[in-house]
Amino acid sequence: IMKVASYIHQLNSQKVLHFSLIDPDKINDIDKLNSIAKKLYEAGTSAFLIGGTLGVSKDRLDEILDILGDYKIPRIIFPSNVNLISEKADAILFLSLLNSDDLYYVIGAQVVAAPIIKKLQIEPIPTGYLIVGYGGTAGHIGRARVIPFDNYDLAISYALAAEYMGMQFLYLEAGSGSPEPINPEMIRRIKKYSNIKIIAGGGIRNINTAEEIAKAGANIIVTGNIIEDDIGKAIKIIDTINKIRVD
Ligand code: 1GP
Repeated sequence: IMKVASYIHQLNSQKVLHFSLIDPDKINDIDKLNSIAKKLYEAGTSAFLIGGTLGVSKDRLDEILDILGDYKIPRIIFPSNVNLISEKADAILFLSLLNSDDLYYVIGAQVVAAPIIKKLQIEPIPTGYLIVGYGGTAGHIGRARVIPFDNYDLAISYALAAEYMGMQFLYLEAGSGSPEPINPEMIRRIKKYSNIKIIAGGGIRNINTAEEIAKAGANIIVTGNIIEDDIGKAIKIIDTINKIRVD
C-alpha cells in the first residue's frame, strides 16, 4: 500500500503543500536542526525532504532521519545518487532526471536502486525531475540540458511525457540557491495541458514568490536555503501557501 503518496494526494486536495528540504551537508548544528524542525512542523510543513547533491554520506543521512523521526510527518529521501537510500525513511522520491544527457541519471541509477528499495521496503514515489534555468549543482552533476525559464513549450512537452509514462509528480527544479525561482507562467501553462502534479523548488525565498507559484498551480512548494537562513520567513511562506487551495 502506498501510504505516503496517498497521504500527500489526500492532503493536497485541501491545500497547496510545503515540503522542508533538509540538506544533511548543510546541517552542522544538531540543536539548531531540532529547533528548526519543530518550528517547521508546528507551522504546518507537510513533509521533510532529505537530500543534497554533494557531501552527503549514508551515516549522516541516517542521523538526520533519526532526528526528524520525532515528528508526525513523512521523511522522504530526495536522492542525488544510489548512496542515499535508507530504511529509516518513510518514502523516497524515485526520480528520473528527464532532461539529463547521461542515461545514468535517467534510468541507470534507478536500476541499481530499485532492488535495494524493494528489499528495504521503502515506498517509492514515481517522480520526473526536470532541471530548469539556473540548474545549480544538481544541473551540473546531473548533466542536465537545462530548460530555459521561459521555454514553456518544452516544459509542457516534458510534463506530458512524464504523465504518459505514469509518473505521479513532476519536480520543476531551478537549482538550490537559484537567483531566480521557476517562472509561475511555466507552471500555469503546464497545468493547462497536463494533469501531472507539480513540485516546485529552487530559489524560493520570499513570501510573494511562493504565493505566486502556488497560485499558478504548483501542488507542492519546496524550500531549502531559506529554512536555515531565515526560519521566520520560511514559516510565513508555509502559512501563506497552506491557505491556497489547489483547483
Ligand atoms: C533544491 O529545490 C530545492 O533541490 C530547494 O532550493 O535551497 O534554493 O530553496 P533552495
